[in-house]
Amino acid sequence: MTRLVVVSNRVASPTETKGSAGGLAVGVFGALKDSGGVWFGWSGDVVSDSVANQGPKLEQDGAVTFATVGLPKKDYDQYYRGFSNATLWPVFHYRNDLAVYDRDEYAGYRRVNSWLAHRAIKLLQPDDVIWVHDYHLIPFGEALRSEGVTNRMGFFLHIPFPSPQILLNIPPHEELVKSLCCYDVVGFQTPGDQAAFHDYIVRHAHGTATADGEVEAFGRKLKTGVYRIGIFPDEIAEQATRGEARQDVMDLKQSLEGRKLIMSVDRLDYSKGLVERFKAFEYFLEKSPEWRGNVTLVQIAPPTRSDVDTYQQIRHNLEYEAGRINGRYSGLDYTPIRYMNQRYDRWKLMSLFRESQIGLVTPLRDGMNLVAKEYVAAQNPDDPGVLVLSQFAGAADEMKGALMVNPHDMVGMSEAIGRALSMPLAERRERYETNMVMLRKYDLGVWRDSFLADLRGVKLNKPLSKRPAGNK
Ligand code: ADQ
Repeated sequence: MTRLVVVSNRVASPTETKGSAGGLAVGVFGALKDSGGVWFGWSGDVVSDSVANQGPKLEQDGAVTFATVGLPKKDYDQYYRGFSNATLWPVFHYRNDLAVYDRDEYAGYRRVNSWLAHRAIKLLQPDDVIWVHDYHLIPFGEALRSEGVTNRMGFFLHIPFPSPQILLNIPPHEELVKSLCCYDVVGFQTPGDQAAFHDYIVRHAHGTATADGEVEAFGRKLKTGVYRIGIFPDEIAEQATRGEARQDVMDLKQSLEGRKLIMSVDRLDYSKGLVERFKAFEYFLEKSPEWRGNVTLVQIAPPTRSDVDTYQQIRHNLEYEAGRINGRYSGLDYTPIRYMNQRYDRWKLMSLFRESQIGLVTPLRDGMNLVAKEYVAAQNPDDPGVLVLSQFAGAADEMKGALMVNPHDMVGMSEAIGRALSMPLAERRERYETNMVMLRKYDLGVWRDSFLADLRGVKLNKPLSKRPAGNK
């Protein structure tokens, strides 16, 4: 099998890939181990220009080379904090209102992608298959192509692809889509994301796109596909049961004194709908006095990107809301919302999921949302909790056993909480089984293998002699 080169904004460390990290790191590492190869990307460090230019730093683990570079402060600001997280992230999550556009940051984004491509070129071999991940690296493939790299190159977008009317808000939208067309395979989380991309190709890029993902645009042919990222459900179940007896989980259980537990775990991000969730829980307590004192919401949300303004704001809002709601409904021995800002070991999170009666996963928009899947896989099959899930998470496409909610509908969310808390065992089991069928069908291995099979099998692109027909 040909070697695999994975390129992502952040590279997991060799120790993280051994199990303490999320499923993605483990899944990608599995593919790398099978075929041998390189995992290339940013180390997460901000360094001086001269240190950055010394990279990449190489670490070997069996047949896998971890190759990382540091970024100078200006590059970090423009590429990561700026265009990636203050422009692309909000717009791709339908939050134009939070997006800022700055030409210099965009120029920095493209410059860093070209610089990263130059750093990567020296690690490449002629037959390597290159798999690039996520919105930080959209122009990475184009930068390689402009240096004459003709290897098979695929791109997977972990976040939603917005409908064209939203994407048009980013001034260089056409350059971004043109960059995507330099890959041989472009993968999306859901059919809706793929359709939005096709829509742009046909209506705004004078291209063509067929239902089975054959795209021609900007003088290139490529394949698009839907590859639903998943988890390894048995591994999660094992982590959840391994943790069951551990002291802190027992302590939490004891401190609940028989109250029902609702679990929510997210990165602290405005796309995750945390404020709306807190308000819905408050509304539930207001309308259901019998539940006051009898149910606790545990929200675990470690801060991310805390040097981006909008992230500081969401943190303040959330602290304010948690304090306000707790002020209103706490008793001497009861706190309705326990809000924690730390990261937790995976086994601990999974066993907390298993102890809880509801997994409340209500993003305003999410590419997939692995927490929803982990919540289900962590349940006790004999007495499972209920997943309450936003219709705007990519996972909603598969998890038909969830109670589906619109996160903008406070009353609807409150009703779903009430319904989940009193759902009979037989219905809980049935819903759990429905979800588990899909978790098994689309596990992390299927995601990875189907993407790579398409990339390895795709007909290599030949430059088109003329623009495709059917232009508007
Ligand atoms: P994220 O936005 O990070 O991922 P998600 O899919 O839920 O969202 O993944 C988060 C991961 O981090 C989960 O595995 C979760 O268990 C873990 N995690 C969260 N909080 C934690 C904590 N406090 N301690 C330890 N671990 C924690 C992006 C996209 C998603 C897409 C994924 C994968 O935004 O839509 O599903 O990539 O493609």
